[in-house]
Amino acid sequence: MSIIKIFCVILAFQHVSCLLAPRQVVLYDRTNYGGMSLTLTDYSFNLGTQYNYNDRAQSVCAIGIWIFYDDTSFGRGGSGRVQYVSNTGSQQYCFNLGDSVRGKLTSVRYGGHVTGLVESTFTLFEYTWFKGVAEEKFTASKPSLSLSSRHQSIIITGTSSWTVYEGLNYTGASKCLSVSGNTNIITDISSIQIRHSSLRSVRKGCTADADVIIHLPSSPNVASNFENVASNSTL
Ligand SMILES: [Ca+2]
Repeated sequence: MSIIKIFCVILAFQHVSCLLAPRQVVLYDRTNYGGMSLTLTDYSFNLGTQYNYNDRAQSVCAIGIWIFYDDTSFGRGGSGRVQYVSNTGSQQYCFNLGDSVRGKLTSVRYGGHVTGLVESTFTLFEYTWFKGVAEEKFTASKPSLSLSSRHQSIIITGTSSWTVYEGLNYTGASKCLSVSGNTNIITDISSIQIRHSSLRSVRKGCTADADVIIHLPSSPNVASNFENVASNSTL
């Protein structure tokens, strides 16, 4: 994104490596961070057509939340496998990709705010494990969701809790999603008793009259990665 690029340019003038950018991932085409690398600070829907880097990545070093897909366009239609990393620290977190995407990586996107790691954001994704072309990301209350009829996973960043509603304009059955830490990643909302595609509005913060309070588990460590090992988990 342009803000990131400006940030990098400013750093370059100060002779500081752009590796200190607030959010980035470096892909390597050998294990243990060797071979030819590709640095991303933004989404890539197709590493092949955009960077001639399709099915090449074996290992990565990441700052921020990054989602790796073996299919194009972020697992369009809910297809394919996924691995994600959550690293809200300031140091790179490096690891060899798992079987799901190693040597198969075709699209990549980040989770959370465009410029930083800990700003409050709420993002809905079409399918489980953040698959699907469409996503809806916001930083303030949303009285009418665009993805109201198609959402199955959520990423929350920052320290704000959120209240989700089954009706428009903060009406109907409600649940407070009480966050802990800076990163709350829900690969399948049915795991926290929210039916797929059941939400219509989301309010920042938790109201006292929420029907249910769900205490979300934060990512267990500052830096960790998770892989969806089941194929076609959305089917
Ligand atoms: Ca692939």
